[in-house]
Amino acid sequence: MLSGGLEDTICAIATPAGEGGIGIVRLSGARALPIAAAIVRLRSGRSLSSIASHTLHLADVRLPSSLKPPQAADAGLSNVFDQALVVYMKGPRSFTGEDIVEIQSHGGSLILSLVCRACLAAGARLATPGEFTKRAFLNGRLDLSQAEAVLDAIRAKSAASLTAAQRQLRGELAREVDVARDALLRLLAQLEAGIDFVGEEIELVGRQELLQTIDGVVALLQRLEATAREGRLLREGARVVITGRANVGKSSLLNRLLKEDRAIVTAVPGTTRDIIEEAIDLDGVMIHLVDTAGIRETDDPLEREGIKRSRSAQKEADLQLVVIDGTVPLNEDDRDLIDQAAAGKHVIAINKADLPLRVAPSVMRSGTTCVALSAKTGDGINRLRVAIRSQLVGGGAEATDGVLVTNVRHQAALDRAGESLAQAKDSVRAGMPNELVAVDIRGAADALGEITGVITTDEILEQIFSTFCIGK
Ligand SMILES: Nc1nc2c(ncn2[C@@H]2O[C@H](COP(=O)(O)OP(=O)(O)OP(=O)(O)O)[C@@H](O)[C@H]2O)c(=O)[nH]1
Ligand SMILES: [Mg+2]
Repeated sequence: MLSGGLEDTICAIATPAGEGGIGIVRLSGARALPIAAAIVRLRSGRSLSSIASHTLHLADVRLPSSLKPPQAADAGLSNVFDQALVVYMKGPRSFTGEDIVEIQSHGGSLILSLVCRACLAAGARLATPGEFTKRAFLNGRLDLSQAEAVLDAIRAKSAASLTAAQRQLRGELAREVDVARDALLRLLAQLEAGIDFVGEEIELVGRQELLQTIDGVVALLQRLEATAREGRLLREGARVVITGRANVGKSSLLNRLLKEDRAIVTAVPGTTRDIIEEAIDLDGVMIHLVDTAGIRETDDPLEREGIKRSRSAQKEADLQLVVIDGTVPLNEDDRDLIDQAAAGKHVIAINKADLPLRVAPSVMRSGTTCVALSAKTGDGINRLRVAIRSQLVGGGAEATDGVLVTNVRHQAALDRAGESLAQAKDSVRAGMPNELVAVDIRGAADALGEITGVITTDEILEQIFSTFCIGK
C-alpha cells in the first residue's frame, strides 16, 4: 500500500524564495476550496465556492488575528492583508488530479509565509518536498518517469537537456518502455498458460518464438541504453579537458572559448599550475571546460603537482581537446598526448594558425578530427565548437530526435531488465522448464515497470520525491 496522506489538503509556497513581483501559495486536496475561502474574500462579493473551475479572481487576503502583526492591530489597520489573484482548478483536471487553489499574492517572503501559515491555521498541512508531483503520480496524472521529468525540466541548464526532459514529460520514454513490457507480459501469459498443461505435451510457445520475442525486446532496451551516455552528458554537462604541451596556447584557447580572460596567459612555459574549470553553453549543450598545466619535464615541485593533476583530469574527460603548437613540428610529447587521447573522444586543435604552420592536419591519424585555429585572433573557433559538439552528441541530431535516457535510476532498471532477459535466454537454450524462464521474464517486466511506476514501493517514491523542493 502506498502511503501519501492523500486525505490531507496540502499547502506550500510554490515560487522560489526571495523577492518577486508575485508569489504563489498552492493548495491541493479535497478541502482546498474551503481552506482558501477562510482567508480570501473575492472582490466581486461572490463566494469562492461558487466560482467556475479554471477561472481567475481578484481577492483580498485576510489573516486570522493570531497571525496579524501586532503593529497592524495597533494602527487600527483593517484585517485586509494583501491583494491576490485566486485561481481554482477543480480535480481531476488539475496538476495533482485534486482540487487546487493557487493564491497569487505579492511576492515577498514574509507575505508568502504569512499566507501559507494562514492556510495551515485554516486546516491545511505543509506539503513535503515533491508532494504535489507525488500526488499527480499517485492519482494517475503522470507516470513516474514523467514525474521525474518535471524536476529535470526545472533543473535544465541547457536547451538540449530541456528538450530531453520535455520529451520524457510528454511520456515518450514511458511509451517505449511500455512497448517492451507489454511484449514481455504477453509472453509471460503464454508461458504461464503452457505451464498448466505440462505433462499434456502441449507447448504453446515454441522455443524459437520465445527467443525471437526476447531478442526483439533486448534490441529495444539496448537502443534505449545506448542513449543513456548522451543523456548523462546533457543532464550533467560534458567534461572537455584541454591538454597539450606547455606553452602551446591551452589557456588562451580556454579564454577564447569562454570569451573572457579567465586564465593567466604568458609567454613563459609552465604558466598554468592549477586546474581551471568553467562552464559554457556550446549551442545548447552544457560543457565543463577544464584547463590544465602543460605537460613537460620539470623540477619545479609546484608544476609537477599541476602536471599530476592534468593527468588525472585527462582520465575523467568525456572529450580531450589536445592543443598543438602548429608553428613547430610535432614532437614525441605531442604524439604521446594524441595517442593517449585517441582511446576516447578527442579533437585536435592546431593552434597559432595566424603564424605560418608547420603541422598539417593530414599528419594526424585517420578518423581524428583536426581543426587549425588561432586562439589569438579567434579564427577557426567556430569550427572547433562544431567539432566538439558533434563528437559529444553526434552532430546534434540525437539531442533533439528520439527519447533519451537521462536518469540513472532508469538506466539501472534497464540494466536489470537486460540481465534478466540474458538469463532467460540462457535458460531457454539450456532447455530449462518454462517456469524458470517465466521467473526471469517476470523479473525483466518488473524492472521495466519500475521506470514508469506501475511497479513501485514507498521506498522508491521516497527516494525520488525527496530530491524535489517543497512546493513542487
Ligand atoms: N601567435 C599566437 N600566439 C599564441 C596563440 N595562442 C597562444 N599564443 C601565445 O602562446 C603563449 C602561451 O600561451 P598560453 O595560453 O599561456 O599557453 P598554455 O598552453 O596555457 O601554457 P602553459 O599554461 O604554460 O602550459 C602566449 O605567449 C600566448 O600569447 C595563437 O593563436 N597565436
Ligand atoms: Mg596555461
